Amino acid sequence: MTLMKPLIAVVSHTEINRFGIMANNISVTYTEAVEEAGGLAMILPFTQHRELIPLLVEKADGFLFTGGMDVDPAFYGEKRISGLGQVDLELDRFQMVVLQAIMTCRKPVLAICRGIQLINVALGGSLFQDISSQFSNAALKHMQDELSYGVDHEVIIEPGSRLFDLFGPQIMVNSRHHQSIKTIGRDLIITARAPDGVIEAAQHKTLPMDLVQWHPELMLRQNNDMLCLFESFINRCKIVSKSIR
Ligand SMILES: [Mn+2]
Repeated sequence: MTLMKPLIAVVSHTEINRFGIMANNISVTYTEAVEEAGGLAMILPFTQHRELIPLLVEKADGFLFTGGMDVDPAFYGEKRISGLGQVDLELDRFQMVVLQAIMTCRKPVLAICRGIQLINVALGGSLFQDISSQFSNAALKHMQDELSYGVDHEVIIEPGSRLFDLFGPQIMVNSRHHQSIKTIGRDLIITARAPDGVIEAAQHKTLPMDLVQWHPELMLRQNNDMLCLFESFINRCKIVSKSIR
């Protein structure tokens, strides 16, 4: 019997490449993290053909939503403030359609950085468009200047959460985000906060969906502290794919 590796689709981002053509764009740090944790990584490409998205989603066992640009505040009914970063309405719409298809078939999701923000907004929540200009109590520097492989601040984890099972009451994480959850989306539970109150992680009440604000895939470049987060996700994908097939 061959060992089945779960197929993990990394939901693509888009950028305009040097030829002026829209390109799919995913950092190899994400696909490498999936591979290191025992999964088989692929990229779920951007498509305007919305009817194809459920067919693509059917092929994969689990889904990774990665870091990237800001979510358009129009989705949570706010006007853009000056601290808002780059947004792309079409990309937001595409990723939300993908999320809807995933939720319909209840397949596992791990969401990182923009991923937690995108899913929170898709489920009716809102964001601080810019922590430093809208969240005056946020004492920590959440937007580190450098891509941090190491750690920047502590997070306090909620007892009873899946994160607590993995890490216990607190862990050190890296921090490269200027936005965070303001109001929590439907059926999401906050699972971790920074000591200054900034929401750093969430999980879905009933679906196998874990969301973190930090970058575990970058921390993997320094040590294996975050490997268990990817491994637990991959293991959940194995269980789900077995029960479906
Ligand atoms: Mn942070």
